[in-house]
Amino acid sequence: MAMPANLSPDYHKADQDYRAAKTPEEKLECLQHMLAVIPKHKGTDKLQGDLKRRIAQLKDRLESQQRKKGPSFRVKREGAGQIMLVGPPNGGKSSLLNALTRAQPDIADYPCTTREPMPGMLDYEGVPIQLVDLPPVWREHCESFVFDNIRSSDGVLLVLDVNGQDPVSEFEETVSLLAEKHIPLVPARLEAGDPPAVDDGLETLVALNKGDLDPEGEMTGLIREMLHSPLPLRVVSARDGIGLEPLKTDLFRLLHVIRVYSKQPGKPPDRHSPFTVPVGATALDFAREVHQDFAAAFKSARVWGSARFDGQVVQRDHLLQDGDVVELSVQ
Ligand SMILES: Nc1nc2c(ncn2[C@@H]2O[C@H](COP(=O)(O)OP(=O)(O)OP(=O)(O)O)[C@@H](O)[C@H]2O)c(=O)[nH]1
Ligand SMILES: [Mg+2]
Repeated sequence: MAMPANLSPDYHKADQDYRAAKTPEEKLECLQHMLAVIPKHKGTDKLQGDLKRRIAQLKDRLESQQRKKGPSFRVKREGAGQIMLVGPPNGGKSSLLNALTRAQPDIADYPCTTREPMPGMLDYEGVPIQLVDLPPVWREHCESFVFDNIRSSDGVLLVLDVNGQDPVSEFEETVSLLAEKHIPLVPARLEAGDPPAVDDGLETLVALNKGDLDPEGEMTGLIREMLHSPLPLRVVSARDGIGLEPLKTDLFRLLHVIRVYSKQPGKPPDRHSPFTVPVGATALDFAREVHQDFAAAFKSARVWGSARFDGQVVQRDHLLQDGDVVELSVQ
């Protein structure tokens, strides 16, 4: 196609990017960018029309691909919260899903083993936490559904290979790819009872996996020094189970929920399946979680745990704490 001579450097740059783009998603982004920066005058009318047509065609193609893949590419949130396993290829995301849940994803020693998201349920002392294994985030290829899943989750477990080629660059690349997709990461707040982070961003915890390959902790020490990141970091091994129990606690705390056990009058509490409510929830919030009717009919509650004494009668605005046992009294 003959190009009008009076195109801007911006446009030429966008055109170059388009030629270098590998995936249809990237090509679409580039075409949209070209259309945005093309000088708008009579001499470029034909080219503008051409760009619009190519954008429309590519969108159609992508949409029909997406339809074929179906809704499974977006994982529906289940349980007390949803945490994404994110990172460069081969770090051990699928292995961690396998070690922490009953899910059985494909695991192999080559990049991009995982092609589709796969959820699994982690049981933390009766609280179901949904972990989602994703295809790797890397510059060479990453489909948009990966970012869509991350964006709508409650938090991120960023998985790196402690023994990999260059875990520090891999970390930086992952963070910057996410930033390009407008997904900023913020440090996970992991003290018991911490409310959610106030800054905009996804709370993130870094797992340095394959800790079994660094028994002296030399690599771990180097990585810690070089990362220059405020994100909390934990050493784990999906293979040998190192650090997995404390990791479960971290993942639970990242969700900023508390466990509350309900109790019927004259009976022991049900210790197996706690309700979960957000940190800062009141007795009334708990009643609402049990049943909307209970909230409407709320009279008072008896609380074991955060109350001044066991079985104290409290009002609707009583602040609950993790592990409380509550007996509701309704009108
Ligand atoms: N020694 C050791 N090897 C591990 C550990 N976790 C995973 N591996 C190995 O690392 C390789 C990659 O593991 P995967 O779980 O497939 O990694 P992934 O991050 O899901 O990879 P992609 O799906 O390609 O992004 C496999 O050969 C695993 O057996 C670990 O804790 N220790
Ligand atoms: Mg995988």
